[in-house]
Amino acid sequence: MKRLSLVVILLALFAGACSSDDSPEVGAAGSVSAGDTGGVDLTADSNHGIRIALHNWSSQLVGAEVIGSLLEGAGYEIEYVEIDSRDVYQSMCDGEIEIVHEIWEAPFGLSFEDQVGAGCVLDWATHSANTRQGWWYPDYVEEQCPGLPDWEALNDCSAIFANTETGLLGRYLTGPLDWLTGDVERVEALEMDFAVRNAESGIALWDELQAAVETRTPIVIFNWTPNYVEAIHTGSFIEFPDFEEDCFTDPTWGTNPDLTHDCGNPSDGYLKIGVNGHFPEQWPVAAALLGRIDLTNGMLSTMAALVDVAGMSPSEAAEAWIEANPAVIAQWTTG
Ligand code: TMO
Repeated sequence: MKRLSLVVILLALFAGACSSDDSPEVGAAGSVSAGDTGGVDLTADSNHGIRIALHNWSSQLVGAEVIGSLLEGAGYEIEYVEIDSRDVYQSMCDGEIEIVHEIWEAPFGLSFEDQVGAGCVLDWATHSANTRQGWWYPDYVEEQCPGLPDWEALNDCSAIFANTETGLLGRYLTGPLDWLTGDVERVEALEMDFAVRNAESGIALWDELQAAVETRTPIVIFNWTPNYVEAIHTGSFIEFPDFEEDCFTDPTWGTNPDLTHDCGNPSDGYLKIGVNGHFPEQWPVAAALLGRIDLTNGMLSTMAALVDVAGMSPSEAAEAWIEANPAVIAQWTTG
């Protein structure tokens, strides 16, 4: 493995480090130059920090730090960048982010694939994990609303999910806006008697779920798998008309001829790693390591549980996870 020399690391630190591709950069010899490569030999590992996206759900925050720690262990400088999931693919295309390691197909697939198509982002790896997101309820709701998990059955008993604020409509709690759940569009396209409300965070979703379960109150919320939730509560996803790609892009597809989203999400969605187009040229060794990272459903739910159930910070959880998985870490780091 080609390690960065201490001199280069110190230079990068004292220069304020991590200048972006289009600003003057400190080359390996300490000279400042401008231009595409900034005097850096792009065939060698660069002396700039690697920027990893941080999003607002637990498994992602933990996994980002696991990956960051492994790269730091290999001698790289890492920067974590908190960024909205609506902006991240454009930012990665613009060269402001190197790594996004949890790209969920249902909400983010189209924006990611657009940038891959534009040639500025690379589809770098596909995890083993199968993903699903959607409307979900804990088991006891099945007795309160016969016919579940069918979406039309759910709609027929929308009234049991109503509260004073939603009036005659059932209340459906989805995630923060940047999770792009498509639920407002779905309710409209399928003409459902539900009001969509946005939780501010995953924690807010789980707090409501916990309170409802304790009193067996009817609840339907946004959930996903892999997540810690399935280890604690049994429940099911609502079954909407089967997903096909055209459903999200072609209004004429499906029962509503005028609107998209008259379907559910994919039930076996991908989970991918994307990198900025320059990443493998600038950091070939890091890129090879990243390409060996493979998250499974079990890994993701454990990472989420360390934060959402055990109450660790993402950093503590990442450290604990690395310590508990030496064989996996060895496989990823040595190939
Ligand atoms: C992107 N998410 C896992 C929160 O649905």
